[in-house]
Amino acid sequence: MITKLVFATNNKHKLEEVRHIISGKTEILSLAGIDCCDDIPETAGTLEGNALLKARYIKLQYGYDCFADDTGLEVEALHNAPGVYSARYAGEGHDAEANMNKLLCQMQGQSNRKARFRTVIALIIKDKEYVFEGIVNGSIVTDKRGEAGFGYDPLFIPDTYTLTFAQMGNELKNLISHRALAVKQLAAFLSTLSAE
Ligand code: ITT
Repeated sequence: MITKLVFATNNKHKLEEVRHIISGKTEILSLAGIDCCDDIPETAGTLEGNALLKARYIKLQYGYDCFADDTGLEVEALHNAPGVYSARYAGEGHDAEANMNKLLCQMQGQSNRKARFRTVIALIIKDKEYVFEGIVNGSIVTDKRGEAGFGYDPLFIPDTYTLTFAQMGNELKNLISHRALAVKQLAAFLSTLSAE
């Protein structure tokens, strides 16, 4: 049974979302929880590659069983940009506001607003690696809407909804999001290990 797992993230929103879904038997430690302040490299060209890089780094340097996620917003009209570069779309050191402003600018006059959020989770347990993926399809609005969530949430409406992730609030977002879909797979996998 897996009683402790490190989630290799510095993003407190992600940590909250994941702890909310994986509650109960497995304690989720943050990077702060293992005194890791390292700037973990995210230099791969794909979400899968970055998630694996982060998880392998923690396993190698700290020895913990762990998982990491990498998430990207993939916009069809922009050939899937910002994708793996979502965090630094407006350049290194820029924040979510700057990233959203750049995206709105790139999408000006664009009639194809289709986009998807994609999360890839890499898990390492006892030196074996596993990958889980969650995708939510939706569209990009023309102005920022809502205060909840983080990152690009004010710009994204999931299909079959009328509110952006930032308008619907964390409770609903956490039920339907790309990360929730990937984390549910992770949780189901962990429960099969618990049963062993
Ligand atoms: P870690 O690498 O420490 O986990 P991060 O914030 O760098 O945290 P990612 O590289 O996975 O996270 O995220 C890339 C970008 O996508 C970043 O700008 C986030 O704000 C954004 N993002 C990730 N998940 C999101 C979500 O659920 N809703 C909106 N934006 C999100």
